[in-house]
Amino acid sequence: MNNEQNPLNPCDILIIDDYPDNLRVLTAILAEQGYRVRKAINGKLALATIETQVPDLILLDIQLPDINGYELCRQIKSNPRTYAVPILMISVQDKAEDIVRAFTEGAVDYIKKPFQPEEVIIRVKTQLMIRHLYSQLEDQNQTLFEKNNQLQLEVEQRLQTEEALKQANFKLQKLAFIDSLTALGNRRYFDEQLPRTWRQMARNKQFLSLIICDLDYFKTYNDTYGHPAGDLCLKQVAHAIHRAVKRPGDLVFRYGGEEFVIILPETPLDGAIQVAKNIQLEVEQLHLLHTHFSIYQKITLSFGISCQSPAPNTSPTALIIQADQALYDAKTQGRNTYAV
Ligand code: GH3
Ligand code: MG
Ligand code: MG
Ligand code: MG
Repeated sequence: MNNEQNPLNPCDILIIDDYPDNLRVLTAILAEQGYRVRKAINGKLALATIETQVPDLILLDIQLPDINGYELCRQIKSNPRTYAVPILMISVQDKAEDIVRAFTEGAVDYIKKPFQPEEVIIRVKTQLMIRHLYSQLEDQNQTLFEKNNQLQLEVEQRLQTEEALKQANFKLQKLAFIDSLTALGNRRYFDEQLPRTWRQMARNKQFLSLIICDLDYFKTYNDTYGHPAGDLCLKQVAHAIHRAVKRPGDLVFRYGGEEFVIILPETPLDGAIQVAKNIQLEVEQLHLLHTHFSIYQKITLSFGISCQSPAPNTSPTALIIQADQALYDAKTQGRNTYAV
């Protein structure tokens, strides 16, 4: 939409009237004001002209030879390309109902014939000014809309970045604390978790039990069946241990190569022994053959069990040493057994 004040870019006005004298006079009046004027003598030509270029304003006579002004007005208003063009009706009809109908069909103003040039000029100017202000508002609205979209996009991108960071962080945490082969907690996790549970049991005056278990003759298993088979075996044993340890607070870790450790909070010695037996049974049911060198012909574990009631301000080192010693005893007692 042109600014009607801009002489370098004058507004384009279409006059639709079948009466040559009217066209001539109106053209002269408006051209003198600096407007670019186009003319059409009937509805069909008017529509063709509008099709070529959408004008900034239309002066529309009601009585036309082919189509009446009301109908033409409705057609222009129902076209998305032209609905915003202001239409001023100009007619000899001066009954209130004619004027009301013009506005109803979408006209923005009504000029009665015979017209006064000053009146035509001021009414045209007013409508162009309104249209100009309106299009400025539309532009501002569009800018705001685009800014809003941009902001929304930025917020979404930021959220996505945050989510990606969170996931990366989570993966790092996992890498740091989870054993990749067995998906159990690793040695680092155990080293963090044991003192925490120890202090908790000291506060609650509860027993804390620890089981360290070690696969029997696992070196010969690897030597016999190969390292990949050894890995698979470790994985299956890890899952079996996990299945056998049922209480929600119990924690299973891969302690070292073929060693696992289980923290059992609020568990006295007899409870820990029961857990070791459960694990033994669960591993036995895997029926993992180990026919060379192994006494039992299948994969077995030896268990070292320790149990203490933690005193305040002490460390769990003794609990680990005790379980380690017990594991050594179980090995010397012939394996596939537990010692305390
Ligand atoms: P013992 O009954 O006295 O425990 O005998 P062992 O052969 O199990 O004990 P040793 O400490 O001599 O050997 C442990 C073996 O466990 C050595 C290594 O081949 C194997 N091992 C440790 N970590 C892994 C692993 O991640 N994958 C596989 N496949 N084998 C492992
Ligand atoms: Mg006419
Ligand atoms: Mg070992
Ligand atoms: Mg071993």
